[in-house]
Amino acid sequence: MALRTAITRRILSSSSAVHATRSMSSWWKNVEPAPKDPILGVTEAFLADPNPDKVNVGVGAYRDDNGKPVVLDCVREAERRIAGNMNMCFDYCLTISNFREYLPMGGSNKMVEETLKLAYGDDSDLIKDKRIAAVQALSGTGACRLFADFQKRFSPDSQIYIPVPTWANHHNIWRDANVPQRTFHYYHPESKGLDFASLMDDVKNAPNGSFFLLHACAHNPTGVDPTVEQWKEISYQFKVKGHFAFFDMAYQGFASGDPERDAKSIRIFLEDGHLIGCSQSYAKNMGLYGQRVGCLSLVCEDEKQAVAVKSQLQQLARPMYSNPPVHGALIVSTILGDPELKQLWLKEVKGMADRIIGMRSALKENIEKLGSPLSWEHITKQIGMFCYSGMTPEQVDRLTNEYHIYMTRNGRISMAGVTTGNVEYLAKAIHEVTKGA
Ligand code: PLA
Repeated sequence: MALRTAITRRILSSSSAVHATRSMSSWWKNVEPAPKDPILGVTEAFLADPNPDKVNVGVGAYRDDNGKPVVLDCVREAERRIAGNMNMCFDYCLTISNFREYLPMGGSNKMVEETLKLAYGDDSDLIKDKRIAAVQALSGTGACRLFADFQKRFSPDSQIYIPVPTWANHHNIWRDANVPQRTFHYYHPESKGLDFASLMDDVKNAPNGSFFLLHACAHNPTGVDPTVEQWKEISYQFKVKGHFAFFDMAYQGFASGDPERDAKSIRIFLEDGHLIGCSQSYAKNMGLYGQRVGCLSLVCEDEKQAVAVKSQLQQLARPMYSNPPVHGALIVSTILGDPELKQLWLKEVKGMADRIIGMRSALKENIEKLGSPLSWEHITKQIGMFCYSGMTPEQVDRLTNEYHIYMTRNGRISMAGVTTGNVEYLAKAIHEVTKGA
């Protein structure tokens, strides 16, 4: 009896082993390689190129004039204070003894408080009246995604209107949140400026109460922003139509050099009484790319609604990543909570924006000096981190294959990667691939 049981068990276990091997080998057999990311894939190709003269103007990552990544002085000082436990912690959870513990699901209250001031203004009544539901997010991408999931959950039949063109990942974010996408006109290829008339038509023709994604400043990839007057008209028309504006503000300070000025679009909407949503990121303006620190905020009718909305945002976060990382939040709250460090940060943001503006002029002048028959006015007219050059994918391919210059195939140049050392080379290569066009 015992023998029979043992044999049966052996047969069973060996046949289930065969079965297990078979099913294991078939689990992922239908998985095809994913297409390369149009932006981060460029970095991968750049890193794989052994050529010493290679230039990376793909991803929007700020470099100093020697082409080196930058850690801001205000960040270094904040990290010194954090390491020495000297940081000014106002958060109940960020006390000196426990700051490596979990943050709450909504992140650091102090970081969120300071971040809201940047978007909504130091003296914002909305902040005073506690009408803003806000949580720390995994940088700008995480904030957009959290909002997209929130939109799906609480307005399940809604769609999102996205500008043409936009940051490529916007499409992925709302797609993965299962929110249907529509587009609205934004860029005018001939003038290389804003297609304001078509934009306004699309706003008017969208069903009342539609959701729109707007870039608060330094539009990516075009570098084209509406003027203050145009923002006022857009806001007015949104009011008439009862549309919802979701602002992606990934470059506050990078457009004009002044974070306050760059928040103008948002302030115009607030003056008109819109209940907006906003994604903020410290990747670019504090150079905290890999720290993944940002914020999602939604303006509510009153404090009660804000409490409810925040609790739902936290509930969305809990099964995804539970709570956001602490170190970046500490850096931000240490800098913005200290008037001296905040001043230093403002100076450094301006320094980064000014270097980019300087490189715009240098690139334009260098291409013109070579006798290019084309107009390059748009290089200096556009604003923020990117120049939407107007080059075709084939011209970009030539830049990469013949000159080892890496950029996205939509013709976007990250001006933050242009330096006095490479601007001449870049101009020459651009001239060579465009002169016959
Ligand atoms: N929103 C916009 C408009 C962006 O351009 C970016 C980053 C983000 C959000 C997200 O930034 P974050 O999650 O790092 O805060 N765009 C970059 C990088 C700089 C990228 O593609 O991820 C770009 O090169 O376009």
